Amino acid sequence: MLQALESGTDSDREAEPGHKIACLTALERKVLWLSTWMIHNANYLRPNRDGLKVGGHQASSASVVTLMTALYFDVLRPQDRLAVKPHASPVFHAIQYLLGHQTRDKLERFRAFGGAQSYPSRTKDGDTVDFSTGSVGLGVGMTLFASLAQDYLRLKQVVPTEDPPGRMIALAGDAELDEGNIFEALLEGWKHDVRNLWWVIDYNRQSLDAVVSDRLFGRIDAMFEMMGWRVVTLKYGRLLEAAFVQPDGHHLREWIDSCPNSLYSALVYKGGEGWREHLHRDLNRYPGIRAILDSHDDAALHQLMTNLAGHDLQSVLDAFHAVSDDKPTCFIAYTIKGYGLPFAGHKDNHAGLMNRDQMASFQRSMAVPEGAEWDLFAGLDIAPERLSGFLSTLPLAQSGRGWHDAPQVPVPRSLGIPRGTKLSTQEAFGRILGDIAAADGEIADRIVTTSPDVTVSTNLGPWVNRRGIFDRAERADIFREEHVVSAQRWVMSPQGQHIELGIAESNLFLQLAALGLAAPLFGARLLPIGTLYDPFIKRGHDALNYACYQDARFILVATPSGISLAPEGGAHQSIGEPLIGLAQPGLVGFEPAYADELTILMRWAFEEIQREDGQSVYFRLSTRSIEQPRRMIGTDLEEAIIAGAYWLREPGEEAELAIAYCGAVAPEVLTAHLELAEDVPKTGLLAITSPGRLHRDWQATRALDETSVAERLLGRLRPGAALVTVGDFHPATLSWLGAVAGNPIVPLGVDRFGQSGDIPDLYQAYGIDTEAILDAAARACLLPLR
Ligand SMILES: Cc1ncc(C[n+]2csc(CCOP(=O)(O)OP(=O)(O)O)c2C)c(N)n1
Ligand SMILES: [Mg+2]
Repeated sequence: MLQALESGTDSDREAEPGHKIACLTALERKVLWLSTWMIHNANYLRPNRDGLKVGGHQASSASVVTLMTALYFDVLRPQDRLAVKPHASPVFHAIQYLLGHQTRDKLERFRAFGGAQSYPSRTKDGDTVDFSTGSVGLGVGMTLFASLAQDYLRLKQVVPTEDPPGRMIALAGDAELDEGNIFEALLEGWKHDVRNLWWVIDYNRQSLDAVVSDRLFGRIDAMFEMMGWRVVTLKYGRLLEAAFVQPDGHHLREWIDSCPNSLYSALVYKGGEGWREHLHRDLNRYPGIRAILDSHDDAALHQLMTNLAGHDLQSVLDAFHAVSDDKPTCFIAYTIKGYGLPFAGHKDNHAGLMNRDQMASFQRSMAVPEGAEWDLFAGLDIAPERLSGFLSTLPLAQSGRGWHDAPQVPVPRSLGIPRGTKLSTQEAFGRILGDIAAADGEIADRIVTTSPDVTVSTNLGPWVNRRGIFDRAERADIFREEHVVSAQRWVMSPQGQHIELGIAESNLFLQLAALGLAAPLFGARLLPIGTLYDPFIKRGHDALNYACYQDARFILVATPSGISLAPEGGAHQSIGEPLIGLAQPGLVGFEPAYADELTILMRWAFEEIQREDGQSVYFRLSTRSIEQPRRMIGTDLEEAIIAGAYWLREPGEEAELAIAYCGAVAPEVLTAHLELAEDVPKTGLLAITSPGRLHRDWQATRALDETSVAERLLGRLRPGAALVTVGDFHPATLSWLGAVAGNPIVPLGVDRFGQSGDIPDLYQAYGIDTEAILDAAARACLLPLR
């Protein structure tokens, strides 16, 4: 009995006020050790076959150990979602290992094939990653749009609303704030009155190259406050705060406050002696400061002077737990890059790695015995069973949190094809979507559209008129109420299904990324459609790549496009974007010519973006109104349109020539084909709906030694028959077709900036009119046949 009282039972201990902080402190130490060791192991202990530096960021990781310990082991609830600073990936993996969601094997293969990823990756690290990161700034912006996506679902009650909403949290490096997408996102967030958003800034005042400007701090503060955020600054830890209230302590505070970032960093690197020398020189006249210097040896003085709040677990916990409302909050956490490691504070530490000797002495200081480097509890002054007991009670350890599943949204077997003898694909798109809106099916309820200020000009009008604009509040359409005639209704409400964005394509793609991950993140599937002008895809291309990298699913409608947008001129005429549709992993591009093709493809796209192994879909559309074919589309043709190509005019037996085309140039191609009827009567006319689908199929089947769709189609021609390819895009989009079956090829297309004109002038100037096609056919036929 006496014994039990003396040693205490487990539950007694867990109830002790200090138990939690003792466990968290031990975990903080373990996270620092494991993240540092993981990088060391990858660089020094694994065989290196190619001589490349493996890398990993020990300094950037050490900077956020306390912040991430607090978040993952105490603050995060299962519904919260976090974007981790990309180069803190080792810290993230170490935490997942401690939570039981990561294996030692993967940690040992950090940055190796199949191992834990250099930067947290949803697709390669699995369901513990909420948002991939890597391209700085984008993960931060993504959390803002994820918060909007969450509001969209909750306000419509598509997801359960009994539990409080999740907080979307970004742990950002301070230099991430230099990225323009941060500012774009902040402004958009303010417009949408964004909530439940935390950005925790690892304010170590260092970027990759150097120490950042001293004057920055005031700006960051003001910028967030201007956007309606709460700013919480975590500057000094409890040791320093205690010193500041000692006699003359305020002089110490003033000294640090006015210490330039570079000097502070340099002294962090130099350690106790350096601090003593400077403090002695500047503040020795104050007896209180002399007392502080006398009562601290060099090590203690260094510990005191580097006691910033971002490394003070209790201060960090207090700050996080103090926020109980949904106001967006920016935590500016002062930290030291490389905290606790020998290169702490050194301006060149970004890519720095501890050498073997430094590691050996670090290992000794961490009390981790040799051979126990991957041990969960070695070197901690807390009993393993206490710590494992603590870990097992954490909600994140128990649930794994992970991703949600959400049932697929059924897609009707067919969609109505817009009628009309002459139509553009852009107009057809608006009408197809308008009809879906009117039909009121489940698919209509799950479609959400978004556009960066080009809603009307990309033909989303019919959809928006029926489905309204999303806003947290009800807002009337004032023009309508004032009886001002307009074709466009602009009613806003929580029921609205269009998210109107300001002109920032990067935001569009981040919004699509967030909406396109609604199922795994929030448990309800959305079918997002984003519209923009085709040439401005490039403005947001990194964000588009980012969305695809994390396997977000959406439909991108890029319209209008190409020099077919004749009078608009070169600044609006896209050229190379179809190559993005061909080369961008996770996205497949289509450029149909006709409304019936588009209808079939849109239906397919709604399924494709929901398929387990599917992808996002990009439609490049045109405002050029063209004669529509009168035809019934059977199953075979439907499949061919989806597969990427079909013979619009079948080639004759042993044909020597074919013209392959894509999109809005169809009328010129048809005329050329007619004119060729006399000279080369068997000429085939290949309608290509997706260069990307064809190309991928060709690559995939080559690997399997099977026949590709393109080979089968071209197999209808005589071996060595000539090909002319044509489209309102860069000729490389289709020129690869010549390699599929060894056909000599003349690829036509646009490879210079466009300019204003009308279609006849421009098609002639850029060599994609009927004459140019006929010339190319003549040249192609003269090419030596095999
Ligand atoms: C878009 C982009 N540009 C450049 C880089 C290369 N890069 C990686 S980290 C970094 C500096 C980051 O500094 P900060 O965000 O302050 O993080 P810290 O290393 O200080 O923790 C740079 C320039 C990148 N990852 N992404
Ligand atoms: Mg930094």
